[in-house]
Amino acid sequence: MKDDIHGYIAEINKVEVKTKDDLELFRIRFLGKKGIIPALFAGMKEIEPAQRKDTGLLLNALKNRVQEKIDEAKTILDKTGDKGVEKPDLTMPVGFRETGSLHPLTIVRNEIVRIFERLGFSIAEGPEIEDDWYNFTALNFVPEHPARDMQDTFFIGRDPDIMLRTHTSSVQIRFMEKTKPPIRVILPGRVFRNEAISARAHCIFHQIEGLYVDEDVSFADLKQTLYFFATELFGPETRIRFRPSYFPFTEPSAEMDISCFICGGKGCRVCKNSGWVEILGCGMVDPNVLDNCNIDSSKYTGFAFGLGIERTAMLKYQINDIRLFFENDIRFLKQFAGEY
Ligand code: 2NL
Repeated sequence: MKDDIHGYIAEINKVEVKTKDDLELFRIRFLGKKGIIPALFAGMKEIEPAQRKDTGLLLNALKNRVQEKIDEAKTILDKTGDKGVEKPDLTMPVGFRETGSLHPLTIVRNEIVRIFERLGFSIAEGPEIEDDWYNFTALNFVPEHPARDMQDTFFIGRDPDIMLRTHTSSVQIRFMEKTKPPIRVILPGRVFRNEAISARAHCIFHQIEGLYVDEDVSFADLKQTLYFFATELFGPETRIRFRPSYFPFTEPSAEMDISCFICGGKGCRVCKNSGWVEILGCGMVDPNVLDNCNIDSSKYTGFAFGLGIERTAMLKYQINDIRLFFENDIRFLKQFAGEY
């Protein structure tokens, strides 16, 4: 009988009671009226007296083990229901979570900001809703300038004095009003123009402008600063050229091209076979603008520039439709994962 009892104990240690049905079957098998334990107790009569004490102790141990097993399984099943005592499979793969990525506009903005930070520029931001002074008048726009038209500018309500800024230059005016030269600052931000949306144009887009004001700042300083910028962003082989242009707030004004970073200047689709791509507008800050900010234009000069972040990102990544930046299609965005 002792061997039988040892056998049952071994069995109990191995068997898994996974469901309430399993538990009931287990209970009946051992403790039921015709179960193993009552049968073993009944069999005690036949055990020789010399063996009876040991066998009885062992049989009681078996009975306790059975009860213990039942209590154990019951506690777990009460908590988990019929999902039972199944252990988690630690070899299963964990749930896969996609990591996010920076938006391509953020990547390009950060890259540009970092280049100018290394030259000692600081960053400033300002409000998206502006009044006429900061968005136009202080920037030397004449009262009848076409940009002031409803066709180009989003006004807020009926008030012709309040509008969504059309460029980040308004932030430069705010900066110059409260900071005296030397000024080295770059200004990234979202701007708004009342334009029809197409592959090339959007009514919301992003700009970075830069401003450098001090004594004796010259066009040569502008050229060397922007040359450094172009080689940092597009590679050391990059050449630059300037074409005359016009902005109300700079005099003289220019547009800067870079040698095509795809074909190196030989001519390709990106540069439309010209070998050059336009990258930014710039110029020497008009003395009127300095005076409007109470900076003495007989003592100080400055240069400024502005570039569109969408345009730059489209060139850099060869994206042919500006609307992709605003649709948040995950198939577009995930191509920039891993960039910073
Ligand atoms: C462009 C051209 C430009 C500026 C922005 C500026 C600001 C102040 C004074 C003078 Cl407060 N200039 N900004 C100057 C030249 C060009 O942007 O094509 N942007 C997308």
